[in-house]
Amino acid sequence: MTDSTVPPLDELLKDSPTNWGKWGPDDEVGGLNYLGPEQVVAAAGLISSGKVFTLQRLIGDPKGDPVWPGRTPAERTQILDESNWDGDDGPAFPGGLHYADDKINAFLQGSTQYDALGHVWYGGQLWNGYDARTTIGGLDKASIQPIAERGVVGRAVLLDMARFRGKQTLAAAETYTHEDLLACAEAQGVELRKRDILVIRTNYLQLFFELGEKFYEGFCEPGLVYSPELVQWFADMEIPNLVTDTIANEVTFDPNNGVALVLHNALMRNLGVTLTEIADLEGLAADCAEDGRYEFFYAAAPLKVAQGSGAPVNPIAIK
Ligand code: UVW
Repeated sequence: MTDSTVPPLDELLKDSPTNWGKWGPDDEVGGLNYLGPEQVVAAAGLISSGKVFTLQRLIGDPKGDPVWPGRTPAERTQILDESNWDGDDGPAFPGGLHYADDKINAFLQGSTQYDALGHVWYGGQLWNGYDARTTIGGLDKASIQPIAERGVVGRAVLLDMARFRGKQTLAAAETYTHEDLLACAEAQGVELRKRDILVIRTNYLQLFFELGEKFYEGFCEPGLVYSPELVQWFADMEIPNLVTDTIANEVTFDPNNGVALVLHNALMRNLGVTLTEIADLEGLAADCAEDGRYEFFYAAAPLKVAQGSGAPVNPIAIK
């Protein structure tokens, strides 16, 4: 889709800050470098009640998977079950062993997922300046593998934008800025600190389960909206990871210029902020609203997929 009235990303973001080279010419994990042993130990100190929340949506939910347009929901296929031994096509092992086997055919970014830093680009270059041609046939640079090898652990803060705005869910194309995040944090009584993992709840995907296919009509999710000030704030705050319960973290089409996924580029490609999408934040958010504690220990390890542009994940929050 090209529209000549829409500015190209390299023009829109020509003065946008980058962290290219900050962690050396071979870096593939970007802002996750901000999460070192000091941050892990400090985050562990937040655990007090021992309550554990898993943040992955169910893969193969009978109600469907809320996927980015053009992706398809995961399909799980049963390969072996007891019916295989009704005839004699079940494998014969000594002692009469029977077992179940299955497989999934799924987009790596078709459910709760981490994006690799090389997942999006413009102007022929990826994160850290890698040549976009290194994506051909699989990511040779900035794939999900180095992120998965490293893991993500730190202090996270939930910013419940839906509750803050007094809504069940944010509306399609509804935007919020870093100033709204700060106001939300203040209303929740939680301090945002440098190197925090930001976890933002919109509850927007509730509509996917209510509307079915109609959800995609005029598709434009709510989310953060680009401004130079917002990008500078992310850079100054050294945010390593942005987690949301929407398909793409940000408003799909920027209302100010019509460009798709500006922040994927300004934050991920340029600053090295790792993006996490389609998280299930409902149980965690209900608990935060109940006990008034919006900070917690967060840990996530996406699957190690060689050359992957992203990978499924089941992040864990512990309070
Ligand atoms: C795209 O950027 C196209 O997808 P996602 O929202 O999964 O990052």
